[in-house]
Amino acid sequence: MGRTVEEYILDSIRERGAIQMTLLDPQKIGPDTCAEIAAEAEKGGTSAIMVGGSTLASKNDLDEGVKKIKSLVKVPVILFPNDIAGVSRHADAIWFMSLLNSRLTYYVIDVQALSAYTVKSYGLEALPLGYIIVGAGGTVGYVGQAKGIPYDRPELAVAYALAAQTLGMRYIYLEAGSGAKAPVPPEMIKLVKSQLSVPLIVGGGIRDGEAARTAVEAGADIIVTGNLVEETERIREMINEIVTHIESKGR
Ligand code: 1GP
Repeated sequence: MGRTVEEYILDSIRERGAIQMTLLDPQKIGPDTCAEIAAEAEKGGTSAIMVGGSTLASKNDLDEGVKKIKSLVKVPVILFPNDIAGVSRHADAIWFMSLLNSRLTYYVIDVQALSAYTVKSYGLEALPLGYIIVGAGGTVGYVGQAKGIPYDRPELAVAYALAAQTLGMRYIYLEAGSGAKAPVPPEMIKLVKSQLSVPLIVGGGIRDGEAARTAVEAGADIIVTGNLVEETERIREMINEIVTHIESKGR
């Protein structure tokens, strides 16, 4: 029996200090491009490929994207669902997530109720995650109707994160939104991490090694980057820059 994805993630954080995951949207960039980028990102040292997107609705694009990525990479492929269409039987695991600060019960618990049976019947490994939008949150903040945590109110992020951990969620994600002008502030990461014993994921607007290192020094265990690899021809180098910054200088 191989390791579960969760064991792999926890082992990787223990061994490497902090890890980076690459987020790809097969509806936005196409299944083939996803697979090519994933292969380059793996060579650069990414620890996992996350697949999803705030407006993803094509189950076909998702299934094709996941299958193609899996044919080219060895690192786990983890679903990052926005809605019921975000579940694919071909992935290794799913972030089974609740958008904790949404105004709509749909994103807090109803979509999970609609998806749980599918996740179970596909035999997907579920990783329970509390998802917290910081600031306006870009597309996901809009679609998810989030009451974004103001950048200068870290104590509110702590309250939601601690509630999620106390409810038994095993990962917390502070999300500034894809393409955010400013990433989650280090003061907020630090305060949230000081109250958590589960891994802390941070993403949104992280475009270089410096920004990734700042987040990791503040307490992030997993850095998620998305846009970065869509904006560059130097995918392998850019991922490697992030990975080396967070591994060598992170803690
Ligand atoms: C979005 O946090 C991720 O869900 C990644 O954001 O695209 O800005 O890297 P970027």
